[in-house]
Amino acid sequence: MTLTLYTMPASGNALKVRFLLAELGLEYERVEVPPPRPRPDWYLEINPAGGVPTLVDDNFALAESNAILRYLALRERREDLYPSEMRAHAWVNRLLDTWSTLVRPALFPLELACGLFGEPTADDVEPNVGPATAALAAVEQVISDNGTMTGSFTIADVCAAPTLFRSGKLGLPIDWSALPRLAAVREAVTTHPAFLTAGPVR
Ligand SMILES: N[C@@H](CCC(=O)N[C@@H](CS)C(=O)NCC(=O)O)C(=O)O
Repeated sequence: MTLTLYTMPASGNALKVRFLLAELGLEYERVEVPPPRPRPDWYLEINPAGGVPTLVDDNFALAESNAILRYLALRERREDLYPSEMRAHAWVNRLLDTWSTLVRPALFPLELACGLFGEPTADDVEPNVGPATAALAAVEQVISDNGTMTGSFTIADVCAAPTLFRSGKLGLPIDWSALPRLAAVREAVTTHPAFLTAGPVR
């Protein structure tokens, strides 16, 4: 079965899928999607929303990075990465949702202010530190203290990795000493061999 990943170097959502593909040891064809919008027609035929990434497994095209993480872990029957026990399963899903709907949106303005797409804009940094820190602090309270999100390495760690990597790359002014559990996850995922294989850029 042939796997194709439509990806972009600077996309955190694509990076998390490349991280999992590397962790699973899966070969795949990599197709670069041009960053400018509107996306080319050939890509909109695969993913009408135009977002990156999309995974194609034979003739099954799947968009949405967290859906792709779940799909690949199930496809490879990796119970360790995505447990089937009801509450463990729900807890991984909860962390995926919280990361993508709370943490990423809260950090994005701070990432922009710190130069994600160009020159940093110093005046925009300070007002965005509080909301970013509050979102991270909410996660800090519900994750494990052993360097993983749930107590063992799962797709919740894979999901968080690009954002945590970017926080270091951009030098976000986050007080990690107040977030020791997330700091430990950040250290673990950003030094994980499969993450480095995935080619983090920013
Ligand atoms: N919810 C989607 C978001 C997809 C998305 O917006 N991807 C970004 C890259 S991280 C993108 O395509 N940004 C460029 C754009 O929207 O033009 C997912 O998790 O895959």
